Amino acid sequence: MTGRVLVVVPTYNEAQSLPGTLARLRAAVPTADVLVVDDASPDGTGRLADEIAAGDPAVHVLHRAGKQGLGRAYVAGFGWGLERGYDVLVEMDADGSHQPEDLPRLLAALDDDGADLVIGSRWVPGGRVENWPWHRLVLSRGANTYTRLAMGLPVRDATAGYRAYRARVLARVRLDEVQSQGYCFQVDMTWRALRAGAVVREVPITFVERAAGRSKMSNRIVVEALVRVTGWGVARRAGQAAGALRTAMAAVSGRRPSRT
Ligand SMILES: Nc1nc2c(ncn2[C@@H]2O[C@H](COP(=O)(O)OP(=O)(O)OP(=O)(O)O)[C@@H](O)[C@H]2O)c(=O)[nH]1
Ligand SMILES: [Mg+2]
Repeated sequence: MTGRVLVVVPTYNEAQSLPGTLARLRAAVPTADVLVVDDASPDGTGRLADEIAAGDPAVHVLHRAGKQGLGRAYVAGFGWGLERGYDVLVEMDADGSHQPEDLPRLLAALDDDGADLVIGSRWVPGGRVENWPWHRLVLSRGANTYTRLAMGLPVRDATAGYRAYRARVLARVRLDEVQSQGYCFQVDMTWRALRAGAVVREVPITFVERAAGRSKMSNRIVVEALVRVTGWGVARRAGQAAGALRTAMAAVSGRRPSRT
């Protein structure tokens, strides 16, 4: 049983996209509650969300004082949901890139595959991206290949932002320690979930480039991801090298390797 589901939708200047996304979401999975996490969008998205929430008890809004990044918005939204006892927490963009109609398949994979984290993946067979220029495709594929090689993550689309977590996994992750902001937040959370013992599954989705509003993707977000993933990869390799060295030393001295 999937249990109570909360879909967390972070927004910054999504007034054009949010109403359509919420209407589709409520139709696709009527039993799921929704939490819009708005960072005081100058275009009035927060006010719009309040109006929608006033007419629909399943929709909630968390207002934050200013733009603090996607990662902080999700951490706040997850905290809100965990406090209220939701069993599943979903990440979904407001901009129409994540099709609400795909959500039943993500939720079903939590049950059918016994997964703790289901990622809506562009880069597994059946996954697709619509209307992306070639440089975005290259960036996303390159970032995922690099991440997989550097960090050894057994995931094809670690930067994907359409996902469903079982609350028990998020409860085991120290969310207050997560500093990552953009794409890197998704990689960071994948890694933390795996370390917390999560079973991770990917299901194919069609990702559609936003039709309205502006992307918050920036060079800064790409550089953040590159720097952090490289750092994690180096730390992992250093840990492997130290382990290998300990084993070799122990073999030379005829002792069993210590685990410190
Ligand atoms: N609350 C909050 N939401 C944000 C922030 N930055 C981005 N978002 C939202 O997070 C979702 C994803 O952001 P996008 O701008 O679409 O970024 P992206 O999906 O990485 O980039 P594109 O693929 O170009 O659309 C959207 O719903 C944004 O409104 C932020 O600082 N605070
Ligand atoms: Mg987007």
